[in-house]
Amino acid sequence: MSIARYRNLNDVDQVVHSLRETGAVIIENLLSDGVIDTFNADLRSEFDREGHLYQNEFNGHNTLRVGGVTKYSDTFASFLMHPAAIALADRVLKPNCEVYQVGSTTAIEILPGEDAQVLHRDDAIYPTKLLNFEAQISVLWALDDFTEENGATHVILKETGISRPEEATLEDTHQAVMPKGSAVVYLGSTIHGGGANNSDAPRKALVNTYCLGWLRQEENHYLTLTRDEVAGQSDEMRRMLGFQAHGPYLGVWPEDPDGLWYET
Ligand SMILES: O=C(O)CCC(=O)C(=O)O
Ligand SMILES: [Fe+2]
Repeated sequence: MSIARYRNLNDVDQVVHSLRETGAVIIENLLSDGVIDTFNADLRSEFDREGHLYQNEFNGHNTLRVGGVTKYSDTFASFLMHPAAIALADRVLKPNCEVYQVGSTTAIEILPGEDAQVLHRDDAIYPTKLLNFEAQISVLWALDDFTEENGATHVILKETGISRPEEATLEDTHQAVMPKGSAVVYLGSTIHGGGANNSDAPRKALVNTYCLGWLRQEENHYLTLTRDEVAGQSDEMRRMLGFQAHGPYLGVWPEDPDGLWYET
């Protein structure tokens, strides 16, 4: 048993099958070093300025984080709108909504000496016991090479039969070892956590969640982004950030081109 690995999404049905059956897949080398290096350079000052403000028991006390990533790098869209992320989110989420949207956007720098994060489900923010389908997926990008030593994300594969985070131990996990520019994609229900960093260099990642369009987003993009920052995005980015209606009624105003009701 290990996390299924792919080099591309040529056989997207197979990748989605693995994702649904095992809870996680790795797709290698999706973005070039050039894109990753530019993104890392754009984020550096923000990690250093506010990264410590996110420190707590869950996020770790030796980890820097940056949320609301859209505003800090023009290359962010290359991650959020990456065709591989969209292809997987389309298949997992679209059966249960008209449109889906980004939930959270978080850059994570695990510093040397950090302990392993508590194992958890990212969809714990929702009352998922009310649903019998997945409410979100997470796409976690390696911004450095991920190794066992530097804290590659730990994942509990569904085949283990472990369904409650409280029952899971690190020994039950597989680590998402992967080169920089690769991504590990996991379901909202998949138990996982950041690893301990026993190396002498930071381990950086970007994790974007995508959730059903009729759910409240984990991050409040209507407040974290200014109107100008939203206006500066492409139409597809604006929509993914949540600036769109869900179907003909939800989040629609009278002259909204997304709405239908004013025509009747
Ligand atoms: O940093 C990682 O590898 C995982 C982080 C994570 O799962 C989280 O903060 O929700
Ligand atoms: Fe997580």
